[in-house]
Amino acid sequence: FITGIAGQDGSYLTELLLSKDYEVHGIIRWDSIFTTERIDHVYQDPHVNGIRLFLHYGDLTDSGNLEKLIHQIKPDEIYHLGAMSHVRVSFDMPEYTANTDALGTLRILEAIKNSDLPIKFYMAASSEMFGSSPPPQNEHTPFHPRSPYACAKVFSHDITRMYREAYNMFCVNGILYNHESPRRGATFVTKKITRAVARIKAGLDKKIYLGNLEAKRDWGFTPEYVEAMHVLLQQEKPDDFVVATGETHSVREFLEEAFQYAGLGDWKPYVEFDARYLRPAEVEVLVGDATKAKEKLNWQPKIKFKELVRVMLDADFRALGLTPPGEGDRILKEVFPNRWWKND
Ligand code: NAP
Ligand code: F7E
Repeated sequence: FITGIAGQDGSYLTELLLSKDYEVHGIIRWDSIFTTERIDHVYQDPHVNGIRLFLHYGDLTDSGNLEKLIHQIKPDEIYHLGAMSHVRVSFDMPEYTANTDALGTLRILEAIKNSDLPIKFYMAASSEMFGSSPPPQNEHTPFHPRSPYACAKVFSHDITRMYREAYNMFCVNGILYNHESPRRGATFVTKKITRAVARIKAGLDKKIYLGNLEAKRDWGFTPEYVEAMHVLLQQEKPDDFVVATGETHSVREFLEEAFQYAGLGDWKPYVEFDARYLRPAEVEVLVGDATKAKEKLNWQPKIKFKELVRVMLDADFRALGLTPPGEGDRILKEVFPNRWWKND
């Protein structure tokens, strides 16, 4: 059972679980337009017998709905990925963010506890919880959250651990650093840049407007991160893990790399500053120390910064009907000969 199934991570996780013969259920929110673009390629018509993917309307702010779904589905595993996941937006909507991202987790934990079923629970915690704690950060680094989003995730992290200790439930936190892909939401900085670069190349746009270029992030590749989520729930004992590449790069470096790869040269003529993309409090630098995941889960990322930029740009070129430079596609073929997800 996946909350946030139509999000970036939810879509890849669905493909991974279907490739492992799971029956997958997921919550989608009702909207007046379709918002399931990321999972359309795995959609299965509910009128057909023998399907393995089921979508249910629901919302993390609706306890009764969550209780009912968990009671009906009786899942073996819950991957709780649903959230208002945009840090900048969380400053505009702090109460909604806390309701969804903090209380939403509590609602699910209560529903699991009341069900008396042996459900394993994965909580999508975040490197944002570390905030201004000096890098590199690991499972023992104190949290110093710098946004309503990060504060809500700290609550969710702690309440997940608390339910594990108090009620002996199988609950884990995956403390994931930024992970990106061609399916990343278009308002996050990596996708905003690669999409804009492709549009500039195609002659559709002339400029991109950005905020703080000096912030540094530990950017990984989403398919590898959802594999970590799955492995985390297959442990004998529930435990929390940092999942990261151990490399950090600034937004400025991402720009340099993307414009160079696209053959546009220097990024400076194309980029303008816009203060609306600044945050009231910024997280300056995040770098994860994923030694524990390497040692205990045998998890290690293969795609790092440069490869990631190439993979994302190739996809954005293709989306506009441009011939991609092709290095990203080549890397994916070489590194993942048995790829379980659709190449966008
Ligand atoms: P995403 O693309 O923004 O997806 C979030 C999903 O949550 C969407 O499907 C969204 O539904 C759903 N959602 C939002 N509010 C909801 C509500 N009130 N009720 C039910 N569903 C709701 O985020 P992501 O990148 O896949 O991230 C997945 C999770 O990992 C999130 O919890 C995020 O905070 C966390 N995380 C992400 C990263 C990262 O770098 N990506 C790193 C650490 C942690 P709609 O499709 O209807 O909008
Ligand atoms: O910002 C800077 C911005 O919005 C990255 C979420 O998945 O990862 C994500 O949160 C950096 C920040 O991601 C723009 O100030 C500059 O320093 O891509 P982002 P995020 O805030 O790191 C964590 C791990 C999560 O858990 C979250 O759910 O880029 N930046 N100019 C900009 N950011 C945006 N969005 N837009 C700009 O124009």
